[in-house]
Amino acid sequence: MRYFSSVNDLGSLQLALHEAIEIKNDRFKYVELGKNKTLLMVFFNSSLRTRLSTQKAAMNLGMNVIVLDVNQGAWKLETEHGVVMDGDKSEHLLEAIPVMGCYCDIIGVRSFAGLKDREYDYAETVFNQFVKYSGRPVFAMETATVHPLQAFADLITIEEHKEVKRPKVVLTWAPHPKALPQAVPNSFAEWMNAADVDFVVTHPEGYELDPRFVENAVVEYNQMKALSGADFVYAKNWSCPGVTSPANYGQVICKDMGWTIDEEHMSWTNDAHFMHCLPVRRNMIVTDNVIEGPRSLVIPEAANREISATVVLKRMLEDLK
Ligand code: AN0
Ligand code: CP
Repeated sequence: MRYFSSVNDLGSLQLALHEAIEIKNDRFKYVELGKNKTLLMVFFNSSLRTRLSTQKAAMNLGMNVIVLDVNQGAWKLETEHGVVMDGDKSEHLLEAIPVMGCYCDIIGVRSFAGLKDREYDYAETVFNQFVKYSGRPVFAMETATVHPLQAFADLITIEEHKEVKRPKVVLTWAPHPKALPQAVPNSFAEWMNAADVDFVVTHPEGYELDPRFVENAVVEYNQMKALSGADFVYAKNWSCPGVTSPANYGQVICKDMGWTIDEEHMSWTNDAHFMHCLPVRRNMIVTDNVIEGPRSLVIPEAANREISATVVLKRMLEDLK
């Protein structure tokens, strides 16, 4: 595997899930594979889970790891093409990327959506420059529009905890004080559409996700109806994707606390498991009781980030020239 940003990059999802279970049972099985290979993780944004789990995954495979926090200690990087660089940016991404490629074998990139220009974000401008100019295999650690390592870990978690063959999985929007990217719900929708689950999305009007991710999933605007009979409730906030209202792209257009997942919401479900990618704002997205309750899977999801990253890095190491 040369690039990883989509469920399609893995080939058979069934095989990838088998590999995840194999690695979870023996996470050092492929410790020789990464000997003398270096992973570079480039962060344009903050992270706790992605940083730790991806480094741990690389260590499971015997790799060396370098972490670059672009905003802490590196030169300020210009990303736009054709600008006169007379401001505070000392270096252009177009030199920085091939330079980064000189020191490593595989690159992971975290670069969130700016949420100002839909076209720029949805063209995956920064991630695609890494693909084009680094000369290395590149994987997404949450880019402008996707977070596939999270969606893969979430699917592993659902596989481990499902109590029926084809569970009902509901992705529900929930309120948040700040504008957040659509990467997590985009990837979650993409992966659930590829998995053997009954998938429903619910959100207030105006929050319609990009059709390329939500595809033919059922969209139910009535949250109570959507949650009815759910086996898994996946809560997440996202800002306006600008699909039905382009002028509002990246904005908070609803703050309705009626969408917060509390025990009453969970009582409409089939004793569902609660899921969230973390970090989560308590009593905005979900109440203390639900996240601390016996059906909460937020910690197992985070633990499975190590497994999804190990599978992805293993696939990339196997295909290094
Ligand atoms: C980010 C987001 O919503 O995309 C990262 C989630 C993994 N969350 C925040 O910025 C709070
Ligand atoms: N879920 C997730 O990606 O968390 P971080 O932002 O802490 O990496």
